[in-house]
Amino acid sequence: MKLFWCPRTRSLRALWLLEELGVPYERVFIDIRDPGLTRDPEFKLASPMGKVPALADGEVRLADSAAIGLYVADRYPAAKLAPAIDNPMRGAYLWWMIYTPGVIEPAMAEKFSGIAPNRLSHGWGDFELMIETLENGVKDGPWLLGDKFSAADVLVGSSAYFMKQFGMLPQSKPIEAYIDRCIKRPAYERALVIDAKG
Ligand SMILES: N[C@@H](CCC(=O)N[C@@H](CS)C(=O)NCC(=O)O)C(=O)O
Repeated sequence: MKLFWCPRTRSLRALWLLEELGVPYERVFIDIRDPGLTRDPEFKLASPMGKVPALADGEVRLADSAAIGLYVADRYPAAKLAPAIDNPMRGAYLWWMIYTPGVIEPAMAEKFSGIAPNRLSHGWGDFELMIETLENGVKDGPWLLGDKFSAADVLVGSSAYFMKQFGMLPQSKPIEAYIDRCIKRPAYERALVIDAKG
């Protein structure tokens, strides 16, 4: 597997995922601050929008951290990062996998940019509903699916931590405790070291 990555970006999520997965991979540095980044034709094939992270695995090419999470968790089931297709937890898993790109990030962007919320018509509700739902999802813990850590925790845990780092996280003991559990995972710690080394 080849991970198209740039330090201190959302590609940290993919690094964390691949470290949880335990399957060998190669990192390909894509400098997103360099306008010539799409010169790499392999990267362009995997990421039509020129965004990191992106992945190449055999003939498979894809971008977006949630899509990458869904793919690797199913493709490499030995890591047990996703409930099997016939497991009733699969519904909650898929819902939480989409929560980051579909709800957390748009709600954060809305708030950050000062766009007027519209809970009824915006697909992500609004920032307050997003936080309330997240808090309810993590309060029983330890993970979104109870005892089972999954790729959804990588997506949601990293997003919650981004919110905290950007100073956007309202006071919430359950979310803070969840973030602490996430960032104490050895795979997350390894990913941070790799990301920092460049
Ligand atoms: N939904 C995507 C977002 C990816 C994204 O926006 N990545 C940013 C870096 S954090 C990027 O590559 N920006 C460069 C650009 O848009 O040219 C994901 O979660 O992977």
